[in-house]
Amino acid sequence: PAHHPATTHPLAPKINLERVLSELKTLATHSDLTPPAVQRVVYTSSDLSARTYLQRIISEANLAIHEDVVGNLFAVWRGSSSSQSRAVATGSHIDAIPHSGMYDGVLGVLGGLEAIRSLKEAGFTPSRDVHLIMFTSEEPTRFGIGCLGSRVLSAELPHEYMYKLVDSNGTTLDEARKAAGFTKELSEAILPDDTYSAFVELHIEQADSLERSSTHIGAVTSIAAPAQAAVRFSGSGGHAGALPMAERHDPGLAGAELALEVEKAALDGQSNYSVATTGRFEVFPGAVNSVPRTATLELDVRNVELEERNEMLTRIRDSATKIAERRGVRLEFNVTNADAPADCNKHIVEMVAQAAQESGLSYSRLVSRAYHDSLFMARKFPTGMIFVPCRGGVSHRPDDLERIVIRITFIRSLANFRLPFCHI
Ligand code: HGY
Ligand code: MN
Ligand code: MN
Ligand code: MN
Repeated sequence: PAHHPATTHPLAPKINLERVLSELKTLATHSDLTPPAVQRVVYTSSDLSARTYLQRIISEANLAIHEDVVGNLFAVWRGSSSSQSRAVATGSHIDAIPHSGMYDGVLGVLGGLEAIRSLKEAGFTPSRDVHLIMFTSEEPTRFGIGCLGSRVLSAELPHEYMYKLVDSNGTTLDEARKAAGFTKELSEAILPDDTYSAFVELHIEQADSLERSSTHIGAVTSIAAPAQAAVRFSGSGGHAGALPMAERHDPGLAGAELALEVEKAALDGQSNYSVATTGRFEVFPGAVNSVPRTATLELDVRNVELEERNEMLTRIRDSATKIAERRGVRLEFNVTNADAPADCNKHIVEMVAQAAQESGLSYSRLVSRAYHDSLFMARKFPTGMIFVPCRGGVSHRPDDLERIVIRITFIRSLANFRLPFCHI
């Protein structure tokens, strides 16, 4: 597709920073925890009340709203000649892991809404439909797998998972979605391949390379490949006083050994994009005077290179098997997801760089070490991501009080945004 000539709109959309910041702060109050800590787990009351708030401010912007089978929310800004061309979309998530902050995901939803509002208020009408998407359950907190909403709509989640994925109360994803009022037939879940000509997600970097280099904008080139595994070691347990050390088969110690092996597998990785984390580690019964009977661990293993990520996963599984044999405990090792990385669309990466340049913003191309809904949108649509710095690279912590400057030039660059397949 030919590049459209660079045009600068006679517009000068004025973002209303006060409006966005007050919405960010209001959204943060829809949480199970006292601000600045945020927790908003999919389909829980804080998630549902946050969705109601979001729907209200989206309706006030006169955007049409529809939701899909799992509650992915689509806000539509009608284009002037939408029938001749495919829509463009932006968006992110608003669910939040326990004890996280107020910007992860939310910035991409409210920033996208503000971009649309300020363009509308400046009298701009896009030729194509512009969609703002709020994806359901980007975080793995409740059902153990992240990006559920974007997996479902991009056909990356086989439907049997709706009945297989259960939360800690044994509620399936299908039961939970229906209890939250999302009852559409699963046959309606998947977006047609020609739905979007481009998808762009705005997100905080969640690392500190932009801040360290005092760079305004990150044009994301690829998104790391995340994998997760649920591990359980089981042993006989016993009395902490009466059971002699020589007779013990302690799954807690097996888990502790494995956690160190997880770290070693990443440290021995060739690139510094190899990361591996034991994010959850629980022993049962968890009594001070009882030798653990089980130890359950949840592992998160990533790299931007699929080969290296898979090698780490294999090495960790082999370590778990050897540890279990040596300690005489049973092992269950389940890989819950092992996703491939995604390359962002080259044209869109160039557009982000060009838009930043035209807006007088410094930019750099970089890899996303976190995963995002863009990882799955990229399976179906030309996709890109725009990163903004976050203070100290902090995220998934309540103090992610990064300097949120939704730059006026970012919005203006959106107005001048000439996506390779459309001119919004
Ligand atoms: O874990 C991630 O990369 C994302 O924040 N869910
Ligand atoms: Mn996150
Ligand atoms: Mn996020
Ligand atoms: Mn994400």
